[in-house]
Amino acid sequence: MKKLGILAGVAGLAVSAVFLASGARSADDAKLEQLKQQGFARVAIANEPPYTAVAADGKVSGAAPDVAREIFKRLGVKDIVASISEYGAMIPGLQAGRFDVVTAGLFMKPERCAAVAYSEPVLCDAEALLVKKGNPKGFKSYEDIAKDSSATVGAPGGGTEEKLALNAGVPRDRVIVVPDGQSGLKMVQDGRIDAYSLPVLSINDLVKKANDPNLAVIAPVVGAPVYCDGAAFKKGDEALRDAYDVELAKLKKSGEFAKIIEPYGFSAAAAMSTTREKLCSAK
Ligand code: 6CS
Repeated sequence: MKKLGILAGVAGLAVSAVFLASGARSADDAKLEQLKQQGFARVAIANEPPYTAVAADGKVSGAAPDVAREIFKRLGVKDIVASISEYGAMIPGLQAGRFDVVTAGLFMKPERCAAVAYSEPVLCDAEALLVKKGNPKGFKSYEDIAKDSSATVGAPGGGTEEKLALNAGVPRDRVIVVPDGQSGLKMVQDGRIDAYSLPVLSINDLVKKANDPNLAVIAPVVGAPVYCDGAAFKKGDEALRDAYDVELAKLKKSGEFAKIIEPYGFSAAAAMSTTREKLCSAK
C-alpha cells in the first residue's frame, strides 16, 4: 500500500508541475487550469425551473446555470456541461469528482457549508406548499402537517423541504420523497399526497404550466426561513471558488447579475443583502 501511496504522490506532483508550467499561479489554480484545458465545467443541476431547466433539445438554462456559464466564460472556461441529479446526491457526487460544481439552487445551510466550499449567495427564495384548491386541510406550516395524523407531504429526496418537514415533527412515513416537480404536481392532483413542497418560485412555475384551477399555493410556509444558494465547490477547490467569487462580485456590481436572474423571478438585492458567512452560520 505504501508503494501505491508514493506513486500517487509522484503522479500528483507531475500533474501540478504541468499546470504550474501552464501559467497557473499555484498548484491551487491547477483546477481552474484543468477546466480551461477541458473546455467546460461539469455542473450538477436538478431540472427544477426557474432554478435549472433542461429543454427537450438538451439546452440547459435556469438562473443558476446561466450565472455559472457567464462566470466560467469570464474565467476562461468556454462552457458548462450539466448532469441532472437528485438534491440528496449532489454533494456526494461533487465529493466523488462526478461534478466540478453544483449550480442548482442547493441552499446554503451549516451542515452543507461544512461539506462543500460555497460561493457567495446567488439565488434566494422562501418555501411553498402546493395543495388542492381551498387548502382543505388548512396548512400554513410544516407543523400544521405534523399535527394532522392523516396528512402527507411530498418533497425532494435529501432536499431542504424534506428536512424542514421532518424537523417540524412530520413522521418519516408521512414525508414522501418525490423525484421531480411534475411527479409532485400529479401526486397532489391525484390526491396521493396532501401537499407538495418546493421553493416558492419552483411551485409557481409548476402551477403556471399546469393551468389547473383545482390547485392552490401556500406561500411563504410560515416558520420556514428564506434560503439562498451559492455555487458549491468541492472542499480543496477553494482557489477556484475564490476566482468564481471575484467574477460574481463584478457581475453584482455592474448590474449584470440582476439582468441574468431577475427575468427568472429572483431578486438580486436579496442575494446581495446577505453573505455566505451569515448563511452558513444561521441557527
Ligand atoms: O437546496 C435544496 O435542498 C432545495 N433547493 C431547491 C432549489 N429546490 C428544492 C431543494 O430541496
